[in-house]
Amino acid sequence: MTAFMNCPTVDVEDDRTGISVETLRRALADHLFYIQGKWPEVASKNDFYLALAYMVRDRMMQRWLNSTRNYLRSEVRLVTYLSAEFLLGPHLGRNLLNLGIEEPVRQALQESGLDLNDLMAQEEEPGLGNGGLGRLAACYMESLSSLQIPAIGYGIRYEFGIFDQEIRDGWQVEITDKWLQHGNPWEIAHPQEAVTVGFGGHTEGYTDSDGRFRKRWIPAKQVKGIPYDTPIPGYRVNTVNTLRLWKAEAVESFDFQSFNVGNYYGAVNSKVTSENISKVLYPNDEQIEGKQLRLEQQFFFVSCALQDMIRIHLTSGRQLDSFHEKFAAQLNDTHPAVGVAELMRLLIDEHGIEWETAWEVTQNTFAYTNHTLLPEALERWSLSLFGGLLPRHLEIVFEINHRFMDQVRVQYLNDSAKLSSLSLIDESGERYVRMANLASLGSHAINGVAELHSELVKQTILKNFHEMFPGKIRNITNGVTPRRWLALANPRLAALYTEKVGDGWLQDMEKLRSLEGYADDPGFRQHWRQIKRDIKQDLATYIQTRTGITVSPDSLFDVQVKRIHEYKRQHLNVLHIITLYDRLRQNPNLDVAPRTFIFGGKAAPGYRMAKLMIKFITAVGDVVNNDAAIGDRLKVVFLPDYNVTLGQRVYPAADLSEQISTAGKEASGTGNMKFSMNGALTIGTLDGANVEIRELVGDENFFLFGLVTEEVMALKASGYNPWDYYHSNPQLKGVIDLVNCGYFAKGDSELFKPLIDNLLHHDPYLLLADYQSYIDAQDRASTAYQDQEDWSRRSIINAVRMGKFSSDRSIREYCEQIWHVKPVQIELKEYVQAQA
Ligand code: GFP
Repeated sequence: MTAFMNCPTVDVEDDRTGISVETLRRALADHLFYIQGKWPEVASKNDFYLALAYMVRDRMMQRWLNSTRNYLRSEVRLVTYLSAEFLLGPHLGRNLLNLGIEEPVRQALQESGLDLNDLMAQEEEPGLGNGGLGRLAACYMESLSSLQIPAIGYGIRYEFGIFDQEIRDGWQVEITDKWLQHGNPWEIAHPQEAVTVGFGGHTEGYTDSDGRFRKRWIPAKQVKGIPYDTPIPGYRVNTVNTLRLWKAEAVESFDFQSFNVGNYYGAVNSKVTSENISKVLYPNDEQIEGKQLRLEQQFFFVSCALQDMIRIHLTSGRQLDSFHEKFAAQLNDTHPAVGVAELMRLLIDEHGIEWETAWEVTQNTFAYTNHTLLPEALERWSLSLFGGLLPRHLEIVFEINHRFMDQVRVQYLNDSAKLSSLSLIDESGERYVRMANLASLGSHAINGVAELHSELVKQTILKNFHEMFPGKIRNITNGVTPRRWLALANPRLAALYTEKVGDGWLQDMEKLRSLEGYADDPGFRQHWRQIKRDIKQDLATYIQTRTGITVSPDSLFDVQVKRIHEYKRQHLNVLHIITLYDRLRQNPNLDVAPRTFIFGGKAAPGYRMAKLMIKFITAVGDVVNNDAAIGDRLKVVFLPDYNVTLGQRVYPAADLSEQISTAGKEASGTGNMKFSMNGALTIGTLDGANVEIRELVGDENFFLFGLVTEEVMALKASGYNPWDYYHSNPQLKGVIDLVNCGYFAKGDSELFKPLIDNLLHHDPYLLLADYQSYIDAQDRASTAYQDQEDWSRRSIINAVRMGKFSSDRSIREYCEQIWHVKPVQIELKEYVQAQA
């Protein structure tokens, strides 16, 4: 290091940092030549994209390194966000926006004969997440940087992210996501900071040099974790935080012992199995129980992260008993919960810290966010699987539990129901480690993600934890970043906002509230409508190109985009479409607003019902779209391969946002926020954050329907019989019968039988119970849409009252209530001066 101290410093005005159009042009040509090895005549669009991306990355470098260097200072407290998923969306647009260099870059490209939008379309988005949970992590990373909070995101660099979806003959077909195939210009590998992670093997006792009895883990296999760093710049600040994703590699990529005895293929075998760990993202809703590779992934990235954090802490010159003062580690769901046992192991076994101190440090380091109440999503691992893979961790979990159960016994006088529900081990049959209990006990704070959800966490899955540790569970309602979901997704609306209130709303979304008066201004409403129509026209064009379906931008765009799942009830939406279709067939002169129903979302490959729901949507679409008697009055579109990029097209174009989950099932939802802030009205149940959206926009600007959570619970408890609803409601009966007779399946009455039978005989998500109320709310929406002036007024109110749902607000709450961290301003000159 010292040998380089006398090197000449980098000139900050040089081709790597300057942002004049001329400098940018030169930098682009330079990267094309020296990095891509191409000259303009032979360069592909992807070459130009990569050259552009490297050029933009250069312009973050100084801020990035300054931020990183700053965080090593001992007094700086860092947030580490541990998440198995980060659904980032494209980097280029966000980086240009946050650095504030979009205009000169656009111009430099133009002068070089290139188009920025065209090159932006080249970027393959990193789909390293399934849906809401992963996207939330991405919004939070962006807000952390924008609020200048020192932070590192830790996760897995999956070689294959969420699959690409194609629709063939109306069915979902999964295609491998090869997001890395053309290179990823946004990441930098740091193999010199690799760590080693063990798996399997056994434990043994020994006496250390001080005569203390200690335990150690002798793993059977070791894997190397290589960090890949991606910069996440804040909006118009110097902070550039790091997303550090780990790739698994073999410790030895070639086993010479095997090779020498003639086993050529065996010699590379360990490389292959080691690399499997970061090979592919698990799709949600797959039956994960018993999937050893999934636990390997979880342990792998968490161990890498904790070892990295310990290294950082020791570098800053402090002892490990103050580790929690340096780091606030957030567990994004239970996926990283094994970190509780791993931090204990690292502190006790590797660093010789006493149990009590280690436990205090661990609890003070972690906090846990719960994202779901669905029983099938609550992770648990059988003792045989867990202990086989992590024998030392199982011992530690037992010891934590043993001490905890003693405490419970004292507090509750041996109450066996309390003991069994609080235990980290599920002993009701085959024994399991309960990850939610481990996360809850190993953390100093637990939070749900919307007010209703947090209350339900207290009343249901963590009831006894709540009783034992009052105040430990709290709520932090989710949020989404206005930079991506307004400024990038909806530049027209963003420009209108900036024209009216200046650009401060991008840092403080509550500023939009001052626009509320415009809801009563006919001129403004006209402008508002025009913007929406232009965006709808763009989407209509996209729909035409992508699906061949012609839709009218003057129809009501009714949109449901999210993972396909029975609890999210896309099939309830379809029952409404069939109802309208049936009504129009019976009465062609019916006065209803023409509608375009737009769906998008992926079904987990192993989730048969969800895949059938996709076929249901497309099959109904096929009939409706091709029925001459219906014409343009109803259209149904399924947009393939829903992802962040597509979301950016869709949210701004929506008139009506479908948030129709069974009450009590959707923890928060974040799509609901994105729609509303882009001026859509919501049709929804009192579920998740819908409740808070409705409170803000007012009942009159929200189409509410359905049973509330208590009613759902009561109905189920009293013995819900969907059949009764079918028999007593002729409209519903007509719809179900139409499906049952094969009308939407070319006469095949078997195709949708699993779906319909399930509704008629089980209906776990109460579609039939909510059907009539949903149809009534849809009718209200339809009537309301026909009064365009009033609709615009409501749309404006929806949009400008969404300040609360900026992820900046959520992150501020985490900082104040859970992490106790403060912003740190990054000086831009510091790095250069230190080098000089
Ligand atoms: C989960 C929950 C959502 C919640 C997000 C983020 O989303 O209600 O908004 O997490 O907290 F279900 P998915 O990952 O299941 O889409």
